[in-house]
Amino acid sequence: MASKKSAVLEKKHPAHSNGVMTSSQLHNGVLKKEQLMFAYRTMVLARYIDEKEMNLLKQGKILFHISGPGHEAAQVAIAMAMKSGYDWAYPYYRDLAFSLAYGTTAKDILCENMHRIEGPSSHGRQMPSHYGDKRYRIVGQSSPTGTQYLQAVGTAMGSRKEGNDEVTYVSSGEGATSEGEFAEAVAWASREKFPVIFCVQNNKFAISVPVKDQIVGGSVARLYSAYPNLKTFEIDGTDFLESFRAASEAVAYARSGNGPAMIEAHCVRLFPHSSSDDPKKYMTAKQIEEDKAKDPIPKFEKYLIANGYASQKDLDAVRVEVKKEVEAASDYAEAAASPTADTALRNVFSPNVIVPKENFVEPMHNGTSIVMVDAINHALHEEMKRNPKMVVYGEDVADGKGGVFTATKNLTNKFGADRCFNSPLAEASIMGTAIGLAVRGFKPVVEIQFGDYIWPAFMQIKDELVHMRYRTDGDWTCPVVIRVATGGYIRGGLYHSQSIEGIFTHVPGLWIAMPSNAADAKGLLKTAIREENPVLFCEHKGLYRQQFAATNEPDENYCLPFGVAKVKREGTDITVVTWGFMVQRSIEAARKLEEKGISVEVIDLRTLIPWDKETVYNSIRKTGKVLVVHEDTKTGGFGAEIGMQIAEECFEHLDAPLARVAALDAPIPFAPALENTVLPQEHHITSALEKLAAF
Ligand SMILES: Cc1ncc(C[n+]2csc(CCOP(=O)(O)OP(=O)(O)O)c2C)c(N)n1
Ligand SMILES: [Mg+2]
Repeated sequence: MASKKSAVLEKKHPAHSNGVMTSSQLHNGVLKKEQLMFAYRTMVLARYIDEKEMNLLKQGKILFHISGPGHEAAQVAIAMAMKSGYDWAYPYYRDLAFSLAYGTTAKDILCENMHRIEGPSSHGRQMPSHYGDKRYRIVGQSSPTGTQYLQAVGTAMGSRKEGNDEVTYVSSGEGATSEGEFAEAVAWASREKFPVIFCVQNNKFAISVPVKDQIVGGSVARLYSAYPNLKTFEIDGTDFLESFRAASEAVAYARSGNGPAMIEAHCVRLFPHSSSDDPKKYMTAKQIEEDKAKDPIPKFEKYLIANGYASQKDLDAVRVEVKKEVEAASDYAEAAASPTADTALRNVFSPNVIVPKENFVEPMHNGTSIVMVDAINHALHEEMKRNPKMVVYGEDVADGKGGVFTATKNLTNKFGADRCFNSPLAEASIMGTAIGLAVRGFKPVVEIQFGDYIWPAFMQIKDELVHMRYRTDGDWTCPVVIRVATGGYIRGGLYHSQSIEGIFTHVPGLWIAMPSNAADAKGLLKTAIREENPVLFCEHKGLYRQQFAATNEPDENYCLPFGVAKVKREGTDITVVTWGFMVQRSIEAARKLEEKGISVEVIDLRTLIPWDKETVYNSIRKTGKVLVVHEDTKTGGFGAEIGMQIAEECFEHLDAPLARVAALDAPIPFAPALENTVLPQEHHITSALEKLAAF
């Protein structure tokens, strides 16, 4: 990789580095001159970087800017109360001063914000001010306001599981606390006493929306003050000493296992929201002036001088030195290399494939007959045994119930409640915490009870789970497996019948499997768990106990690679490409056609991302005709994609138009006559095949 990324923590926390303070003195709220001057220097450094970047923006050398002035005191205080490189951090886009105090340098920041390879957060992948730094356990950040909170809870859950005393910092503005995920995160962390430091930097505006339109009573900490186990602090975040006292207490509280802490730091936003904003549109001149008077830096200077820690001359000298540092960092970043076009696709997926398809030979399975849901259960048992970092959770998955379909039965009994446990009834929570666990090396295999209810987790999947590797160019990864019960034909109506795979095939970075039988389900799930990519594992609940989907059980070493389709039935006249529940229906239809002298080849794709083009194209080269059959709705379904790719790459072998059978473009209704109309039936496949045969 053409970057100068350094994987290890190279130096001690700067606040500890002069040898004057012991870390216990530093962390019990007492500060001496060196620490105070470190705090001052870092605040000034952050301010100068912001000012410099505003100039670079005007020169077109930086493409966007979002600033931190007015927030520096609280951020530096909290970073100094934590242990950089040991504790974890999920900072938000104003946390420049936090990141600097935690270890990231001016050079790093300017490289990142000029989209250079050396930028430690994203190496040129992300807009400026999305902080991250593997060396210090700052997890590379995204842009949605609020998604970081549940991830931080997951990371803190990991500290608990590992039995150490790390804490996890996570922050946002006050506006972002209106996102439901914030409430979910506080609820889970408080319930389980996870060591999270929730830091809400309340600058009274969310872009232009004033706090009164956001929060009843105007204070987040006050709203949450009744939460059991949660210690809340409402402080003047422009006052460094007040901030440090609160931060030290909050960190000590969380570190000792009492529960999470919430610090609401009242700050001022001295610059516009971002380079695309003009506060004069929504703030009066008086308001702007009042905020300026609360600037944390002059306030801290007054304290330092009044208490004899520094003279004005000393502070001026710091400013001169810091300015030089920022100029040098800027020159350095300008000269540093930007990513080249050839790396644009790197780290969409992992470069490693653990179970390769090359040379794979499918064995005969000799175990006793097993239904699909039990095969899935056995795969989970075997992989839990193999990988002590694997955890299973979701709604109702713990024993006694063991899952509403029993896929997780006996996992809690066998591996303990620490490794198989119930989540709250909150899908975003399941996904967000799984990401936070996975970035630190756990292997979460989570269950979403019904595909119809995966949507609260969609933001976490689309913007977080599959972006983590890409947006940090591989520094951080979160290979979570999402098991999800999908599909219809069970009289489940609109909300227990949905096929969801089509939508998710449109999400780059996610592997998708949809097995049609027990052996494939077991082999694919074991592979999914061992691979390095996030996987959506769609389990058709209509197949869970079907006899036609039962097979001999594969042994515990069997892993089925992704991207290997199965020719379920050989034929010479027409190719059917299908997956999931439609495999059996297509086989039945093919049998009917055989009676009429038409030979149909049926291919079960088994995985949709990646899908096995080679097997499909080889079949089309033989038959010249193809029918794609899927249960998902027609418009924008994955059949459209397969058809288009066949047209692009295999057109000269086609002797008939591309054809498909899919659900009608409608929700799936309950009454049998309605459901039978909307979902594809065997006779739809038969008539489509007859039409193709006659062409
Ligand atoms: C989910 C989501 N919705 C909207 C946005 C656009 N957006 C970015 S910052 C922001 C305001 C955030 O305000 P606040 O949380 O108070 O933080 P502040 O910027 O004031 O520090 C908005 C609406 C976004 N990034 N993500
Ligand atoms: Mg705000």
